[in-house]
Amino acid sequence: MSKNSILKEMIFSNKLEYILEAHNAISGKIVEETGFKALWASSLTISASMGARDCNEISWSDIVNEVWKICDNTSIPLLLDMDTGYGDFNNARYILKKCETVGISGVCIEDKIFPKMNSFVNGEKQNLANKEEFCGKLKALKDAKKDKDFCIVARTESFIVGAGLQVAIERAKAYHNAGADAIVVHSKEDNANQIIDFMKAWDNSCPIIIIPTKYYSVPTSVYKDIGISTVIWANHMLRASIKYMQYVANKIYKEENILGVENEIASIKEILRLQNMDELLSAQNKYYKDMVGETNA
Ligand code: SPV
Ligand code: MG
Repeated sequence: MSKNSILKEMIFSNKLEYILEAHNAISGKIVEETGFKALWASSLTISASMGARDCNEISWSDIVNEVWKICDNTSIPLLLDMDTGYGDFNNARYILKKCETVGISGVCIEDKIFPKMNSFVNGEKQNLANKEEFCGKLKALKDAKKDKDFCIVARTESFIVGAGLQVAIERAKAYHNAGADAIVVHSKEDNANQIIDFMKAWDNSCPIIIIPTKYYSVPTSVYKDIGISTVIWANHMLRASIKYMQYVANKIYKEENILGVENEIASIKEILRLQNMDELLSAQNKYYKDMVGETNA
């Protein structure tokens, strides 16, 4: 099965599925090794890892270039957070072609205006894109994709901007009719009430995906009960590494010594394993085998 069809099957399955964030090639590999079936390439965490803010300070090509390394280093599908598509329908479909070329399995495009701002920053001051224009973008993406299994996910920010349930439902329906395979309904509340209300009103015409960053305390059994397709844990690998790097950096700084952290951090051997150094060593045996003379390689 191709990566694209695995992602599509996950999103359309009757089982609640989970996707975890990765922001670079090594975090992608760790997510895959843990057992996750798919990756979320988050605009928040990739931009943060590049020292930038999540408001399109980083160009789409820098993002895709980073994500290409994640795809290349993993064998599970990746869903790319492509923000608003970085412009109009033409910018969005141009980027989609590059996404397919580098092995991305689906894109998630949100109904805000370029340059977008992260959903957790002054959400109520943000504006939704024109609904018809956004539907045109979705149609253009659908027409532009080469692989039928490449997923187009539309994300509505209706709740983020305070537009309410009716708008969220209307937009989700319109986006599905325009060609979206699935819809992300985003919420920044600390409870799942908006999502629960949405699911009560939703006609089940396509799968619904959620990003429960702020309502983290809600048990996932609730999502099963209300018929959510997929949960995206959108930023936890970066948050884990920030906290642990701060802890280790502080400890080394205070102790002026690395002895105290040696057993608390990954070994060099572990880095080499994650880099698949064994493969290179056996390739050297194979390809240098017939060389005459000494080599230090
Ligand atoms: C991301 O991970 O970049 C997202 C989710 O888009 S959020 O940060 O909640 O907007
Ligand atoms: Mg994002």
